[in-house]
Amino acid sequence: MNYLIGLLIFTLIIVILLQVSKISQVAAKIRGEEEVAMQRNNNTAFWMMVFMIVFLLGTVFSAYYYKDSMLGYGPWASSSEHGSEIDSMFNITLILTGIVFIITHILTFWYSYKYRQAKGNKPIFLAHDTKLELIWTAIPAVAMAFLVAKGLVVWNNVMTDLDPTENYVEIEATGYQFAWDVRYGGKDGRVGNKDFRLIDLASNSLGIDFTDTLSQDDILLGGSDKIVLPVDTMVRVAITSKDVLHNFYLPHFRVKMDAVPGLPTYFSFKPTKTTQQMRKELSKYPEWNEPYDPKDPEGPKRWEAFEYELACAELCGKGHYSMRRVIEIVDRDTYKAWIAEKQPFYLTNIRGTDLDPLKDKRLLPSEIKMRNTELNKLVYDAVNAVNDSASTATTIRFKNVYYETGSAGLESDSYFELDHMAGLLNKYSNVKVEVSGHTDNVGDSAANRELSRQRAQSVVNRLVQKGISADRMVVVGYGDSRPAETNDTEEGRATNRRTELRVISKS
Ligand SMILES: [Cu+2]
Repeated sequence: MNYLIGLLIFTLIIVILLQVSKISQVAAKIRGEEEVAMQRNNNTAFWMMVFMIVFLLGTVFSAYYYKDSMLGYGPWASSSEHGSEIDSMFNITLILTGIVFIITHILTFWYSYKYRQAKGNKPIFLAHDTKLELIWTAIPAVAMAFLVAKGLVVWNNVMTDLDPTENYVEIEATGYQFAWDVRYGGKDGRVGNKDFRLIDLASNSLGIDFTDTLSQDDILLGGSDKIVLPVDTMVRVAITSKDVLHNFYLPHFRVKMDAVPGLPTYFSFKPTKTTQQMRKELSKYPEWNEPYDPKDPEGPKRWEAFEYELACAELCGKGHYSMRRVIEIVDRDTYKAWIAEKQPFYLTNIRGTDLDPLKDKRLLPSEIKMRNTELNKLVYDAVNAVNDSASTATTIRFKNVYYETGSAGLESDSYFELDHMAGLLNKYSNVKVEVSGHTDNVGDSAANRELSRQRAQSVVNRLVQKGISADRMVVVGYGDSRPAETNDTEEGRATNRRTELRVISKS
């Protein structure tokens, strides 16, 4: 029954509408077509104005409402120095095009409104107007020139290579299917040379040239390790590829550069926010307070799980997605501690092995540096332990003192360690030391004792040459009487053939 009544009402409404339209058609005939057309024009013009206002207000409002989803705003603000400049360029473009957008819309709709009743008015036909052409060419040209000039300034800021003497961290990213090999410059902060002819997949997959001193302290990151970088410090990334085109893309830092096989590229940028600071900022936005994993509503929030990332932005093959790496930005001290724990690849994996192109060379500059640092600490400890008779810290074994075979003459490779020791003895001018020679048990004991004494004397002579007074040093040859290790193995005997320095008193 209800259904029937509903159908009846609906049919009635349709009939009424049809009748009304019939009446208005009859009325139009009575009033004349012109008047009706005018009425229609008025209506259309009015509604066009309404549309314009609603549309423009809606555009501005939605831009404002969704600003936190736009690049450069809110959670998407740049985390690097030059990134803010790039974002500001996008902003200027947005503002300029926004102004043109609003003006053209107002004019379009306003003209339709204003000339709605222009009876008898005919449009002017302009085949050519130099003045107009000039105006609409010059204004965009000036605006474009401004944008291009500003863009060039930003581009040059980013792409001007750093002065090698400047203080920056250098890393190298080598893309391959499907991962990045990341190399840090190590202590000297600079990444050394590499050469594709040296590539050996098992031992040297990057083809690092170990004869380059800059390479010797370089650090290789494990395949899935986070790439850790210090905040507020320039970072130079050298970018290469081993197989196909990849792209080194750090979206949060507005860094994006092709990795091209055979053509090294680079990018410099300065991170301005640590991962922790970024997380804290994100925690202010409601959408970042949603659970990271929707299936686990109690789990960490999106902001807690936030990580900066490195992505490959070139579709490089079916494993492309696995080139993602996590980037962690930390404060400088944390970075220093992190990098200090990493072992140089060459010194730990290659040095002294058959793969070492420098295996005939006893001492490398980096090793000398490391030994000097070690000696500084050993001597400091020895001087402090001098009054503690139970301590063994007073005795320091020379590691890099070499004698000619069967004689007491020093080889020149011994000088760096002895000369550094002379410097330290100068610094601690209040201590007296004993320099002692030791041998293994091979050969005649008396001869061993004599040789060890002569060798200790050679060491003292070098120290005297370097300005240490001879009366601060006692020379002893212990021969084979004080073995440090067993004499039954070659290794033990090698350890026993040694020269030592012991701090005996401090005034
Ligand atoms: Cu790739």
